[in-house]
Amino acid sequence: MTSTIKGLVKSETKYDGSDLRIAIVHARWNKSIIDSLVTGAVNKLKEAGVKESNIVIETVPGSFELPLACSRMISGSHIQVGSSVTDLLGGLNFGGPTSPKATSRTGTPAPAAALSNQPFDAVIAIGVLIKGETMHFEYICESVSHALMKIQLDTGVPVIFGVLTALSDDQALERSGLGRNGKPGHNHGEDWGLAAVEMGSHVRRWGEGKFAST
Ligand code: RBF
Repeated sequence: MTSTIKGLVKSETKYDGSDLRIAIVHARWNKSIIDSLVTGAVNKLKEAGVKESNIVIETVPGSFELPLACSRMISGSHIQVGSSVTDLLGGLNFGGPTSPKATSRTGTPAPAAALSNQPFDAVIAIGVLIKGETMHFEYICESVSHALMKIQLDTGVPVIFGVLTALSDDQALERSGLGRNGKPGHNHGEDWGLAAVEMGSHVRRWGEGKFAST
């Protein structure tokens, strides 16, 4: 048996995801591996209590498209919140008679389900890059990782780095839990689901000025 000092130590705290809203955006390149990673992430989100209705999944063609998707989805989730707040005003029309809202408002308050609209607490960006014969791998890995980091720092919303940068098919298969050559591997998607709940919980708490006591 081999032992190693590498890897993630499980958190001693069990984070409660029941009040969190999480987005997953995934690329479609190397689809079988992507599917396994997304399933792993979703399973762990649900295990942590995130409601299925609070998990939003979008797809983009390739990993290069992930940063823009994350950025737009984060800002879109704030707009969604803004519009549901207006809906809850139940027909109050601040526009004049020509306002488009004047005809669309019914005066009936929006159903309670609209309350579940809240900005995303975290976004998981999932892609699988496998090194080929050209320089694409290097360029995409570099730009995507920098861009995803920038988005989380600029928006304050955790962006979980769910991008496998594999040098071979085997590496990708092992890291998605599909395994190969007798090695079962580990599904990193599961870690990303847990990281999203942990980071979403931390950021909410930090935003309220609450910090771990020593
Ligand atoms: N996207 C991925 O998500 N994973 C890949 O391994 C991958 N390899 C690519 C290799 C080449 C030669 C090209 C042209 C694109 C590749 N893409 C890959 C797609 C890329 O992320 C993006 O979707 C397209 O370049 C369109 O912007």
